[in-house]
Amino acid sequence: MLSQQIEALRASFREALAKADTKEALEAVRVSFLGKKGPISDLMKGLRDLSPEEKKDAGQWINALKTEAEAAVAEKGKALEEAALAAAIRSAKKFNPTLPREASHGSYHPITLVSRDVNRIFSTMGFTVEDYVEITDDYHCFEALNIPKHHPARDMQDTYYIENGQLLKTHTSAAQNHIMRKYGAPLRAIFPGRCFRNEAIDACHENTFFQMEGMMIDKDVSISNLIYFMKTMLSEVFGADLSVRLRPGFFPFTEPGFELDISCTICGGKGCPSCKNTGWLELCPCGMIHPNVLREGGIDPEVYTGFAFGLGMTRLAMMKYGVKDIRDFNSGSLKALSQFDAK
Ligand code: FA5
Repeated sequence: MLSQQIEALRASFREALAKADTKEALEAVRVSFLGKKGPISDLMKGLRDLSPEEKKDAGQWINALKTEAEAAVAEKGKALEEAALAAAIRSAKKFNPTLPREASHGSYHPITLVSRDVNRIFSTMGFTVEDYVEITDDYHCFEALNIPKHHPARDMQDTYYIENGQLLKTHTSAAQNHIMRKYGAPLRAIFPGRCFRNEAIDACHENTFFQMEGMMIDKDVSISNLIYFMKTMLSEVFGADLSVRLRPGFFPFTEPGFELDISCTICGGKGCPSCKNTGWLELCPCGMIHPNVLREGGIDPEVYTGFAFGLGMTRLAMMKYGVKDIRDFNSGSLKALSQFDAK
């Protein structure tokens, strides 16, 4: 009898469904009962051999079984999914926001690392580390440094002006007058800081970069002192005894002024593409502080002399870490910056 056959099939379907306790087992039950070659499909195919009256009842029974089986499979599938999710949550590690992060912790910016090195080195030589503003005025950035209005040296340092007449400082030398007025002579100070220039940007020029200014003022300070401190600092930063050389350079706030070159750290002074085959790299302009600048800072140039230097920190970091493009430093790219972890 067809009705008994259907009931038997229903019973065996329910039994198989009850045993299916994984997604895969449930799929196997679905295929074996509801698939094209399964018993329900066979029953459907058998309808064509029945009389029209028998067909009507049989069709309804088979359809009822099929609908019931489909709904039961769907319901069981949902129940299995929910159970799997609950199990995953139960077995997952509990999230504790107070624990330190395991992966991808932050790292210090290379400029910070180099600044710390230079700060430490100069501190051990008796220099204080000073802070100075980023927004200053024309007097501190230029006038107090012997660069009067309309002086051509201003062309090299175009910057961003604020409506109230203030400006973003173009070099750390802008703090020289402030430090001299604050401490008087004798003094030894370094002052790292962010500088800004209206600059055509390329691989070694940025509109925002870091310098480290240094000043030493005392009786009888000479160019020999300048060379000694520069050489010591650079040898410490690079961990090798570097040769330095001075070339004449013009800065209205120094007399005399120099460009300080170091022997190329990449080829050891033999000549390579990084030093344009000269064996030397231009790094740190410096000089003896101009008497006008000392006087403007309230220091008597007849009694005291001093040297000042303006180290390009961004360029120093490039050389120390072998970074070829200055733009990587301000890029905010974690891929580029996270390589310089403090060890
Ligand atoms: C000056 O800024 C002087 N104030 C330095 C100085 C101080 C001379 C004390 C004498 C006595 P200069 O413009 O050359 O000089 O800049 C100094 C260094 O800052 C450069 O050697 C370079 O390393 C860095 N620098 C200058 N402009 C940029 C820039 N646009 N991007 C990145 N680094 C720069």
